[in-house]
Amino acid sequence: MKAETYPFVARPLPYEYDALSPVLDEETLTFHHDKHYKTYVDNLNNALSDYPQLQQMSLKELLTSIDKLPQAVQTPVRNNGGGVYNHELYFDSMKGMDGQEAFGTLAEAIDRDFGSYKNWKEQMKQAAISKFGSGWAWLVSDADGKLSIVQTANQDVPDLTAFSPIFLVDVWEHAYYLQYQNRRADYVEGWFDLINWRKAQKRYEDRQKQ
Ligand code: MN3
Repeated sequence: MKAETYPFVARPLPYEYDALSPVLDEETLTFHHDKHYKTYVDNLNNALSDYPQLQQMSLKELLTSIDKLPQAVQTPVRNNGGGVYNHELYFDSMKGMDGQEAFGTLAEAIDRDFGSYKNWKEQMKQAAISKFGSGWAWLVSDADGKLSIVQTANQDVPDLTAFSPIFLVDVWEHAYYLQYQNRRADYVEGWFDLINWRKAQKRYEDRQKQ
């Protein structure tokens, strides 16, 4: 399938707006998807509107060549292109609570690279809680399948030429403030129950093809 290019179109949520309740209520998810995410899509398209040569590039191509883009679009692409990429992966990495757990080669890799699921969860939680200001905590894989946890600020992405994202958690206040106010740790604890492990396993298997 050909990768999506300009004009980028906001993707619908892959579930209903109330599907992630009670961890994320309908109002929180509606604002996050329909307002915040949609604004990144619109602003990315605006940034690219005067650059026909950039309109042929996929989002990943744009994000892995920011330094080579015309100076005037570097910051808009970094902030808004990253905002689109990160939110699409974030929404697609969650599902309604149904007790699903890590399985398959990804579960094995978590045990291998972090000692146990419990250790991994603790480290992932700390990465999310300790991110100062706005940003993200990610689980990523290198091409050999070695997992690591990374933090990024603002709407930055990890080095997508070296790492394939498995999933990520949004710790911008807009992701949780309506429902949790300043209780970021409670939101993050709940988020673990929303992880779509089936899609995570698929991304892990597909990492070299991404
Ligand atoms: Mn967000």
